[in-house]
Parts: sequence; structure tokens; C-alpha cells
Amino acid sequence: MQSCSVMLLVILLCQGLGIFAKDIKVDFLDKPARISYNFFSGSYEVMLAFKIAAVGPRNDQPTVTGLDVKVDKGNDFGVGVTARVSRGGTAGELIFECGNQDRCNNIKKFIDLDNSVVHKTVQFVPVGLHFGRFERLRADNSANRPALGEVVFQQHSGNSISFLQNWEVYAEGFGFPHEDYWMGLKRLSSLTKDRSCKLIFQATRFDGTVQKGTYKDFQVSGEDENFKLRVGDAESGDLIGDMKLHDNMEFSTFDRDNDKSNKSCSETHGSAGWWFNACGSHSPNGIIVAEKDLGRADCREYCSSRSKKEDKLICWKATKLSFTCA
Ligand SMILES: [Ca+2]
Repeated sequence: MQSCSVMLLVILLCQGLGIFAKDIKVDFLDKPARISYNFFSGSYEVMLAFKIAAVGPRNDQPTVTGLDVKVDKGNDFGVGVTARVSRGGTAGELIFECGNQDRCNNIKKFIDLDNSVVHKTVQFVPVGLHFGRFERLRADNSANRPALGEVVFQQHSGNSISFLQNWEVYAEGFGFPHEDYWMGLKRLSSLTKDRSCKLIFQATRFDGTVQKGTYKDFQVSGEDENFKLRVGDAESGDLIGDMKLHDNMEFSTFDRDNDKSNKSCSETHGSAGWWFNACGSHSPNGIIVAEKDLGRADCREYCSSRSKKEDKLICWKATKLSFTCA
């Protein structure tokens, strides 16, 4: 099959007077579309994999947290078309929601015959806008990098994806933005290294209380230093905990023990990956238990935080970690 790669212009919004204009190149992969059954929506879907590549004068790597899909209504591509971005914003799948299997078969045949029709009729528009500006990030050390709005790198509500992942998966990232999500340590490092960033830690307790804390001097080193975390003092917010205890800690997973404990903190904290000390009070990637199980001892092991304010262990229903950079 001939290589199909057509550049799709995307609309980038601007922030204040700093106008960004950037093309994103989306390559649909040269393999047939596949049909799968989505248990959540209860319907069949046709999936077409794609890769996102940066193009532009400096070959910047864009950060794409999500894509809206605009479809020419003249083409019948099912009841809806969406795009899911994964692999740290560098790949994804175009999803044609077709309702029933027969209709999916027809759409699949149509696409497999000539997928250039998809290029002609589908336009991608990046979402994940912050203060009106598309998150467009670069991984180099240029002094001209734009300030970053809030970039979410972890979202965990325990619903859609397991956080019990190995080193490689934590390095590359998993999940989907707007759902359960881990950006990936490699990208997190490239975005925060050599920059002045702040960590924003938000947690929702089972009684609905939302706690939030901002910490200075947030930075993640490269893989050569096992993605060591730097985090400074709490600046504001009421999610006190002791995040400083995790300062200068290397990342650990169940298959890579870089913590300060004789044991593996990942193993004693539900096999999650985190910047464990020995082991420390925060483990937002740990298992989120059902509310009825909150009294169980393993909740304290897996998902708890010691709140300085109340001097007791608490469990979270959901967490969100993000950062901003000057
Ligand atoms: Ca250890």
C-alpha cells in the first residue's frame, strides 16, 4: 500500500499578543482499519491508527493532549468520529462510532479501499487549550520558550485504566487526557528540566472535599538519573501532606526499585510507580479503593496521605497533578 501522509492544518489559538501558528502532521498508518466493540458505549467502532509528527521551522515537538475531529458531513462516517491521543501526544486512534457491526464493516471497507478519503474529509483541531493557547511545548533548552499554562501530567480516579504499570510504561506514559492519565516521565522531564516550574497537587476526598497545594521548584530529571523529582516548599493551598519527603527521590516501579526502603515501596504500595522515599506519605498512583473499603488497612498502604493538619491518614477518591512553568 502506498504511504499515506497528508499534512493537515490545525487551528491554533493564541494567547494575548503571542500568536502561535503551527501545523501538525498526522499520518494514518498503513494498516487496515480495525473493528472493535466498546464495552463502555455498548457499540462497535472502527479504529484507524495515526501518528502525530511536528513540522515547522525549528522542528518543534508539539504537545497534543487531545484532538477534536471535524468531519465533512457529505461523507457518511457513522454516527460520530473522535480521536484519542496516546503515547505522550505522539500517536492516537481515529474512532468512527458506527452503532452496529454491519455499518462498521461498510466504513472499514470504505477506508481500507482508499483511506485518502479520510484525509480529505477529516480535520484535526487540537484541544487542551490553556487560557486560550494551545499547549505547544518544546523539549529543547531555548530561552525563548513560551510560559506554560497548567499542564496536567497525572489524573487518577481509578475508573478506566490501571496504574500498576512497569518502568517502561511509566517512562512512556499511558491512559488518556481527560480520563485516567500519566503523561510519561520522559516527556515530563523534557518539559520541566531546566525550567522554573511549580507543581499543583489536587486531591478529592471521599466526602467530596477538594484539597489543593502548590509547590515551588518542581522539576523531573532525565532517565539517566532515574527521573529524579525535585520539589520545593509548599507555596499555597491546603493539601499539606509532606511532599518534601519525596524531594530528591528517584522514580520507582515494581520492576525498578530506586527507593530508600529495604523493601520495595512499589510492592508495598499496590505496585504503583512513584517517587518513593522509604516510603513516604504520598502515593497518588496507588490503588483507589471503594468507599466501603476505606477502613481496610491496605487503603492506608495503597492510597493514603498523612495530613499534617489533621495528623491522620486519609484516602483519596481522585487525584490530579499538574504544573505550570514560567
Ligand atoms: Ca528499596
